[in-house]
Amino acid sequence: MKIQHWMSSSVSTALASGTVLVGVGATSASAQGDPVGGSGATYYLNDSFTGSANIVFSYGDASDTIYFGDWDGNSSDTPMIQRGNSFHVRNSNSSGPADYTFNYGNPGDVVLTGDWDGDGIDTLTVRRGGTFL
Ligand SMILES: [Ca+2]
Ligand SMILES: [Ca+2]
Repeated sequence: MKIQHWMSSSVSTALASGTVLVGVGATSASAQGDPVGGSGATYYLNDSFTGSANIVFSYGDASDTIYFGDWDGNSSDTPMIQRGNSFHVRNSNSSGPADYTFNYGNPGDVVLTGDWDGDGIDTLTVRRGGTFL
């Protein structure tokens, strides 16, 4: 799985050119940027380079689009699910309900996550045509 780190000062340039930054100036927030691929709603996290997961949890439904990012600025990436333009944020890597839910953009918008202002908290942008909101 490719991990993308965004540097806030380069975001506008990257977005304007369509370039994806990889490993450049990573801050404490390290959103993947794009949705996580695959299927299912169970996640197997591994905090070391071994053959087994040390954290296993379920979140959302198998049909949800999922993102991982640091939504609360504590330097730990956790899941957020998207259903249409509704986003369900969980601030821990454990099974359970969303910590909070909000709506953003329109269904069908392209969603990216990142730390746009360098405060350590990942948030959203949506691309609608050639405009980022
Ligand atoms: Ca976090
Ligand atoms: Ca931020």
